[in-house]
Amino acid sequence: MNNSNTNKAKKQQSKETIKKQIKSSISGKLRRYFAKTVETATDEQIYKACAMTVRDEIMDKWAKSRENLESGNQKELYYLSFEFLIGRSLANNIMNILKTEVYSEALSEMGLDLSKIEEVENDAGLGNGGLGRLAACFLDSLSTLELPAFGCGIRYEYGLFKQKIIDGYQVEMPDPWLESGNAWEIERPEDSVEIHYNGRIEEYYEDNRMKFRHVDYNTVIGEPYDMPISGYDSKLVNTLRLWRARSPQVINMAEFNRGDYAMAVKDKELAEVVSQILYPEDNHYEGKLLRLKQQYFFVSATIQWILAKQKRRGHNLCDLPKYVQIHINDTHPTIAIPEFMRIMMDDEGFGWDEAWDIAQKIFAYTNHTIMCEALERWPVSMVETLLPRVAMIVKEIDRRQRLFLGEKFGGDAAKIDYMSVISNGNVNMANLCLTTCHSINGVAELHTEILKKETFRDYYSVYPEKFKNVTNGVTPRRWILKANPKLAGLISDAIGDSWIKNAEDLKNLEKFAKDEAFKEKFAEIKCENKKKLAKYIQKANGITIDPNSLFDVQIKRLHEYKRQLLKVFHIIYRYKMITENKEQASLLPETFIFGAKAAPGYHTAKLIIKLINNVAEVVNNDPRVNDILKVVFVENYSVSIAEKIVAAANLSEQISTAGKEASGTGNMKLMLNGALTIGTMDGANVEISRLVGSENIYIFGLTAEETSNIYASGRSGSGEVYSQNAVVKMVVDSLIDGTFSKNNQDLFQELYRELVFGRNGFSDQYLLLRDFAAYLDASHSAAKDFVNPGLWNQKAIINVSKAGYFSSDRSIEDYNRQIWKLEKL
Ligand code: 26W
Repeated sequence: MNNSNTNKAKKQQSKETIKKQIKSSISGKLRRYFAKTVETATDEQIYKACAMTVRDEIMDKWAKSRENLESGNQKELYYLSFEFLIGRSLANNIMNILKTEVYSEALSEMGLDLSKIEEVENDAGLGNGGLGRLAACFLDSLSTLELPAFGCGIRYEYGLFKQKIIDGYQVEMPDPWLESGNAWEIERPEDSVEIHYNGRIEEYYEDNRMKFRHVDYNTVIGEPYDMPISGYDSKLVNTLRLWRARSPQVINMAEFNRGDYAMAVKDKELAEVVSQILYPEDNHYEGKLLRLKQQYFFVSATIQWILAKQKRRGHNLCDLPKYVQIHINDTHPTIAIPEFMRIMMDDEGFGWDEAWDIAQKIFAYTNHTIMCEALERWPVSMVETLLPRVAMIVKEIDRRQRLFLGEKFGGDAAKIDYMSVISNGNVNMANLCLTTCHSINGVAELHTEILKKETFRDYYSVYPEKFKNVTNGVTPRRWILKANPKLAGLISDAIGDSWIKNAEDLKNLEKFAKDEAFKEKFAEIKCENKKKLAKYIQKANGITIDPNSLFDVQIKRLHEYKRQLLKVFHIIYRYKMITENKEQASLLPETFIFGAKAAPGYHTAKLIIKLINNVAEVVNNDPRVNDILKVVFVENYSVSIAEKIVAAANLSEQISTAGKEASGTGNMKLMLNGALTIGTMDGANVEISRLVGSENIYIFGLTAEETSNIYASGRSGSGEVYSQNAVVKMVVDSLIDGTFSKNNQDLFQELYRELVFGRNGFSDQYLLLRDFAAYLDASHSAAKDFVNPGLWNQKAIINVSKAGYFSSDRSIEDYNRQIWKLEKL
């Protein structure tokens, strides 16, 4: 045998050994934990045995990572987030330890199928949408880049609700994702801490200074659960620490003995509700007391833990900025700032100025939205009652900031009020961040510019050096390698596999955009993915779709500003054109795919879901368009369903009203998978468009500057469009003429009225009618290109080749260079 053959043989042999180990571990777990064999075990038991086997493999690296951090003096990042939308972990972890192939083979030798076992795992749906999924992608990149970091959040008993569609309406069901256990978490009762609410503050004098004592408080115990965060081909396993609320008393024995069993467990339940549910509102703030309790709960637990750890390591808390960065993911964890001040002063004996100086060096803040209804403002009275000592500190921060602003802006009381931490009886959480944090960033170039010029203009004038941009990104591991393994394989065959960790290398694909053989394979893979999705849709929705049709995809939270309704108008237009036998009607087969959850209390969003389903019902059952148009609303849009859809998409709908979408990250996932974007100049679309060039994207509509001028003018101009443009009128009128609401003509009245009459003199708040004609043109261009596969595939490949910039690895490197300054482990 020659050398290379010997190597091959050796590799094969070691592969066989690994497979043998995997098989014996899985059957061993089945036997020891369930007294079962592969033949008799349930799917659930098989999943668990696999998960435990993979976990064993990660455990060792995890333990080493922890030991290294414990003994070293490295700076660590604490990423505080109310949401982590992790999705499933099994296949992701197998991929990260580079064992997808051996696991698949080992399992298949046992008569099992990894892709089926994967489906047993519940999604960890601990987030609403963009912000939560971004946090999950960032954890993946931090581990892959070997940067020491902890994600810190809440271990919600129930994740985001499960969505059922019943008679076209969204119905919410609970998501008891932990019901059958969580193979990826480890309980750490030894790190439990107390969180104190309510009560009152006593002042006393000691050592020549005023001191404060919190008395008569209610206690909730914070108990941490750790999840390992593996990186791709990485030595470092980071930790996601999620806190669970526990009651300090098991049950009230006095009441129990009196026979009042309900009362005996009441207090316990009250304490434990704190970590029970995730609030399902996205981009919409409501001042609910339980939400503030949750925010303080995980933030207080986290700060106590960080400080205790630093002391255990023998670090002087004065040196904290050398060892710790705390990142505030949107304003939800902002209460960490006064909580940090409280502990430093009341428990650690620091003076205000020293503590404040440290706080300013360790906290950084990211803003994720400029929707004003999303801005958090807590009533001072609520903070005073729930967190009396924290309230005192917030007031002191406000007092000092007002003095400072007074010196800057003299008598401009309105401006000072606008910028203050407390005004009109509310604590303005964004202003608390802007005042304290050393870094403030937006999540796409346009978004950061809007923050500087509009939303936070005054703060920008005072602290220009604090403002930075870090454009969002997504992990190419989950979003190509895992979601689209065939495409990943094709790419690696063409340019090698360095892109998996250095996504910029995708640029080497550009030269294949005109390579006929490559294009053909690229098209074949897209087609296979579309067939796979078609199969899923057949099974889940009972709708037959044509894999050769244009898969036009809009997947994201349902929100008026994201304009799913504009997409519906395009569909209605196509339907009308074909059924009314208009000569110009395009007969290109198209499948419109939606995935979206609406906040349970968001009436209009839920009505739009009903409309999508009614339009689907009419269109899908009309024999005149049956071979041409199909509309699908995929139930329960989630991370694992997104993984199925992105690989199959041709066209990516990113059509928000310009200026409203901070960044978007779905746009990036779809681009990475070779979908072309149709979109407005909003969020990261602006950067996508610059990178791919105008010929490889379908941009349309008003710019952010134009929409901003329209809002400033107080008139949308939509009324004129409605009365002057016959096509617009036809489409909008179909909302109330019974076409899509046969049994109840008034059903969509409200949608119609908002567009045509509006509220307070402003109609069509999100400017659908102003953008409609341009949107039709852009859709038409896309459809025209799609019928030319050579051209379409070329554009799609160029999109993939430019998508490397949108890797979350690049985002994390940007954060690290500009803000955190961590060192690789
Ligand atoms: C207080 C209620 C509430 C809940 C969630 C307010 C705001 C939020 C989130 C910040 C909303 C959100 O997820 N924003 C999205 O963040 C993504 C990641 O940066 C961006 O890509 C999206 O454009 C932005 O809408």
